[in-house]
Amino acid sequence: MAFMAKALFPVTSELAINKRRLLRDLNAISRIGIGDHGSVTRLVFSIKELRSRQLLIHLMRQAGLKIHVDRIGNIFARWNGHNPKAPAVLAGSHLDTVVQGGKFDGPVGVIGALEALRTLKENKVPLRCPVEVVCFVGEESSRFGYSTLGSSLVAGEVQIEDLTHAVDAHGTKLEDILASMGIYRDNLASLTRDPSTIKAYLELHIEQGPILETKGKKIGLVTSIAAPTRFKAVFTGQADHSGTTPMEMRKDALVAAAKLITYIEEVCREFSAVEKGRIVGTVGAMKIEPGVMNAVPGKVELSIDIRSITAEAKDRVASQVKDRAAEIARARDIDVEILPIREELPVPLNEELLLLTKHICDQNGIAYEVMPSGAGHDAMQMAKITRAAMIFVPSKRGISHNPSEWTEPEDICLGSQVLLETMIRLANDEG
Ligand code: HGY
Ligand code: MN
Ligand code: MN
Repeated sequence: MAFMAKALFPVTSELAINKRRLLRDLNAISRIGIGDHGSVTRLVFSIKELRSRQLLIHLMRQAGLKIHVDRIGNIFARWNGHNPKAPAVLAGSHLDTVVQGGKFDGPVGVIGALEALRTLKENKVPLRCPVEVVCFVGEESSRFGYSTLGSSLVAGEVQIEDLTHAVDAHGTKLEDILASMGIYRDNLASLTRDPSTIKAYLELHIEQGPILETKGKKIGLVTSIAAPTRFKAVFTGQADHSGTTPMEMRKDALVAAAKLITYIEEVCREFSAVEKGRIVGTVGAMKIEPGVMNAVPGKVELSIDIRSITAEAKDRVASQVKDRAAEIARARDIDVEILPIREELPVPLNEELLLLTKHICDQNGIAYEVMPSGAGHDAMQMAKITRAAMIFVPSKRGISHNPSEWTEPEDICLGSQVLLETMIRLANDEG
């Protein structure tokens, strides 16, 4: 499916990205990992995800950028500008996807940033500091339950003990994959980046929600990023014969898990209705053992994702869910174990950069919406070591993490133009 962009006014009078090239490369990346119904699956460290990073490196080489790949596979491509030693303006996102995801979550930010850099370099735009495109590895939590892996390592946010329960559906441990790359507890620090080498981090991303479309806006400027509390709840009852075991004798782990799943939905709906600070709760994955029709489920593992813009709301609901799990288990005389995966705080983005991006949109007559992000992003980790900003482009019907994820080509190009303009002004000290 080729994207065709209508004519688009450049955000800056003298400089315009190459829209056709941007959409061509986005199309090429989106074909890697394509599956049923146009879905895309590039789980972190899978062959498809590796191939997408290989294609990106090829495009960066073609652009004549200076490339650095760190030990986990984060890719940095740099153009030096007038002062190679100055802190760089970074822009990027991720290429890994959820299972059967869409074409735009992540690649829009990586290819949009690459296109901005190519435009700067080709036009020899005078810049006081270097600019870099970055592609972070493992932004999605889909494979291991652990999200923003690459950017967390760069920001020095990873403790090896946090990875204990980061295990994929086949039992592969994230810790073992890191070890196979020579990444251990005592050399994690070698993956962090010195914050003094970064002037700011910018991320162009699809909104993954309905606000921009509903409000008829083309650009979203992000104030803060919701953060997840992620953990597993493992109910252990007793596997038994589905035909001979009387109902009153069963220790059915799946029925217990089902009660917790509906409780999570109820408590998040109630909380969102009465309290400020929207909260969402999801059980997106479940493992059932023995998982056959003629055996009462003996063990069930739920993967739970609870998020809010306000930490207090998230913490309160998460602890209520854990208490409820214990009550359900006690009432049914089965066991339940809570396995923590990650506990994140909501992240405010940089006020100065928000004002700069507002100013750029105002100057160019672009309708924008100032808004929080319900989805997590690499910017939430980069915001811990440098000034960070996010630029959203609209998602059709607000759909994402779904094959029908769609953003209009001209919206993607406009987002890349705004990113380009922001990079120029930041690199030349306007930010
Ligand atoms: O899960 C998220 O919020 C994002 O899509 N990684
Ligand atoms: Mn995503
Ligand atoms: Mn994303």
